[in-house]
Amino acid sequence: TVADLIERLESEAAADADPATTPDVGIIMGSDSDLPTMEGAYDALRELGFAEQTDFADPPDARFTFESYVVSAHRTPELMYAYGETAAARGLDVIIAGAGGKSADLPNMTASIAYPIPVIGVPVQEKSVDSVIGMPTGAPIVAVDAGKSFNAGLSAAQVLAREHDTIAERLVSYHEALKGGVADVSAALHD
Ligand code: RP5
Repeated sequence: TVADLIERLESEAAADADPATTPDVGIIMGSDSDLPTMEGAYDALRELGFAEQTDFADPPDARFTFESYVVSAHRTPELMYAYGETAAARGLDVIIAGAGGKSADLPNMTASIAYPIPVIGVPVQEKSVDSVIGMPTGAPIVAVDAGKSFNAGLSAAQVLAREHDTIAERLVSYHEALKGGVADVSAALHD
């Protein structure tokens, strides 16, 4: 139940776990129907060596991890509050939040509740772009273009790279590979 999930988040927040064992990135989305769009964030983080952590008390054998939850701003507002309020104590460094439609409030609300933890908003449908990026002065959110959840994963890693050289190096390698891909395509045009 929602009450069970909230209790779980609160007890994890109270556990004072070693930050090296807690999820670094939290991926949340308003509905499981958002999952196909949000897969890009999982893909980007996996590509950079992050593993999915499904059990807070039993971290996978990887230094950098992410977790994911379905949290609806409208169906489960109390869960959204609990997730945002416990984020720092649970060791999260950055949150990627996706929602769609005209009621895409999850990224924005979470940005305010979890502040100052950065939230990267992913509009799940084009029509929700204004909703996700339209935050009032003083309540910031970083957002990617509609559906670009892969870039949200890379941006989350960039936040962590400020503190972790390993991630910075993986991002540089990823970027070098991108350059190589463009160069290969360009060279092939002249063959
Ligand atoms: C939003 O409403 C969700 O993030 C989703 O994009 C949309 C529709 O959700 P479902 O009706 O498919 O559950 O809040």
